Amino acid sequence: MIQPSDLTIPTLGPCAYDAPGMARDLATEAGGWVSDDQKILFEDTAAALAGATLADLPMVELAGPRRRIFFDPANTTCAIVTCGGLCPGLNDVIRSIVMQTREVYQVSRVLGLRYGYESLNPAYGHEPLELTPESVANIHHFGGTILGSSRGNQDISVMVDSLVRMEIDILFVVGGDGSQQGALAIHREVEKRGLRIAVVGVPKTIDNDLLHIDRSFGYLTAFSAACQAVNGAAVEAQGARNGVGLVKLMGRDSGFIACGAALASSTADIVLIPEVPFQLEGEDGVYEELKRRLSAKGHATIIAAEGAGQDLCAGDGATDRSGNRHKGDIGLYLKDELGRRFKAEGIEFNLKYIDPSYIIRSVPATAEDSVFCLHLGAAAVHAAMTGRTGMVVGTRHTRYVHLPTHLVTQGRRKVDPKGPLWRSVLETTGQPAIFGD
Ligand code: JJ5
Repeated sequence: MIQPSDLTIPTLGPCAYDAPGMARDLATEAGGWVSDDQKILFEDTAAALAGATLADLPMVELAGPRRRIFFDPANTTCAIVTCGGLCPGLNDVIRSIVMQTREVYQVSRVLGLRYGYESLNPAYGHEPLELTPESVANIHHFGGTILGSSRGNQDISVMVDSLVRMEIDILFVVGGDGSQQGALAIHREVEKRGLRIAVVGVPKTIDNDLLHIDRSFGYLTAFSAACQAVNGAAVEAQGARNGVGLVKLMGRDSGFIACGAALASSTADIVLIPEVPFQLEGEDGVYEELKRRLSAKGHATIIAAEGAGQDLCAGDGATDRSGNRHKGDIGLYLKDELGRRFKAEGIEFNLKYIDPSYIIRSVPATAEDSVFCLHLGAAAVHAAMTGRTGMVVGTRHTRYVHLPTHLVTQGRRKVDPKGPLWRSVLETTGQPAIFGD
């Protein structure tokens, strides 16, 4: 159970400055200031609220512009770092942070740090880029990150030394769970040294597996792009006798992209996700179900999230530099194992295996994700300018909010096998609720 104190956002100190002209004019004319006591309920179900008094309920701070700020914009240096794998919307977030800091808050200097946290280790020699409204004006039309990225954290003390040397007052970390854990460690070291540096995160996960947050940026774009791969696989399958289109989609531990793409394309016969174990064998196993689809229609499409069926195709146990476990390749496993069974039974089949991961990760954000990234970047800047730190921005119950970094890095959200999302996938595919005997 979340306690009210779990949602407290650390701050660097009292806000001694008025928000500058443009921020003030915009806030006055369009929607007004947000005051620090504007909060929403963390839980919104009747069951969670039953019998509770308002003062005891956990509340989340609303994001948005404050009348008073901690940093003097004329003497503030901001820095942006992007970490980990590509995700649609990274350039939109960078652009939004630059526009908001430079144009709205009139911040004097914004640096783009190159290649993730390597930028904060002088041993790599990466020089920062000065980012201006002009230099970022068109970057949202492109996928990837103009700053470059890298995996893994650097020594925390070395990174804080670099922030001090580069005179950085605010660090924006656009990165995944490992990078946000790094951001939290930087914040704690800054606090320990009594420095005045704010560290604000924009959580990045294409898998949409954020705890306590409605949706991660890039996810909608990713499953739109994934739909094209699924539809392509279905066309390939239809064009061949006993054609099987097999698409591996992202989702190391959470099958949200696989479910989204399955529902949107509504062509998949079988969807496999990490949260729901399955067997190939047995009357209700994947292989017999596939054969039934082939005899009924002459073709079939399978979507497998990359983390599905790890009990069947274990990885090598090693981890990458972000600490992610190597997965066994479920796509290749299914291709080989289904192929072997068809061959053994003398059944002719045509399996096309598609792995669109890198194509999906590198596409530009869709219009909706672009707007989302714009708002996330702006919310991060509003928060940082008030001296808030050790936090990330996101939406909860559709509102933009501040959440402590320690809370969102505590775990990952998963598809509930008994929930409405998986239920509609089962309804759409008509696959057995449990694969296997
Ligand atoms: O190994 C993890 C993990 C994997 C995904 N440990 C903690 C949390 C976690 N997630 C969820 C997650 C993904 C991206 C971000 Cl930015 C955050 Cl904060 C959490």
